[in-house]
Amino acid sequence: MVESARQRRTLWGVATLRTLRAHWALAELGLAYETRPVRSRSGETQTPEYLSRVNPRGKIPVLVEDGVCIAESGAILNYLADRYGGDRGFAPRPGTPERAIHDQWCFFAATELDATSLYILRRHDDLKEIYGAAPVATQSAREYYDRQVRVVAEALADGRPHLLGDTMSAADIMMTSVLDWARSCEIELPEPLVNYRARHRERPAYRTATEANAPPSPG
Ligand SMILES: N[C@@H](CCC(=O)N[C@@H](CS)C(=O)NCC(=O)O)C(=O)O
Repeated sequence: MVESARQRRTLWGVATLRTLRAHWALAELGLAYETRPVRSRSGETQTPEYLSRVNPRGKIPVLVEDGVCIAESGAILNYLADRYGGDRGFAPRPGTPERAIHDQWCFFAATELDATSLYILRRHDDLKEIYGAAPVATQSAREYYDRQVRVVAEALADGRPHLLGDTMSAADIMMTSVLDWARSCEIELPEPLVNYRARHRERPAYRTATEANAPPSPG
């Protein structure tokens, strides 16, 4: 069972916080897979073969299962949760109010905290040689992140261990990754988020995924 699963499940992408999300979900669910250690900005995501066979958008991570290529880290997590989460409740059942709240946190992390805030910082500060410097935009992105992340701190203020309460879900992977990313940009987090982040980083699956996401660099 594990061997056949290994043959048909491949994750493309390592070494970024977005690829970590997919490695972490696979580790939480105990799923066997092969890793293709493709890195961002290495040229490997832009080859004709990658663009035609894996992801025409030229991005990682991509999960390939049963010949289907699934891009977008949030979509990969929700797919894995629905297909393999079972009774464990890695995402609540689709069509329930609980699932709507779960998806709300996933989209919030992916759009407001990742794409609208942290990715602006990354592109127009760290990678300004490629994307151009934009100091006003990056300052405003920092302020926006601070404002938006406060809502997450408020949601955790009742002492719940995870976003949905007692059960860890895919939404916690999305959220922890954007907190990790913020800390790598030296953004201070409110106290409930410091504890929340530490709790999730202590999970064995987080550690397994961190190792899988950091294979030795080629050459
Ligand atoms: N919204 C996408 C973003 C994917 C993305 O931008 N990935 C970056 C690395 S974190 C990438 O593949 N860049 C292409 C490259 O630099 O070659 C997701 O969450 O999966």
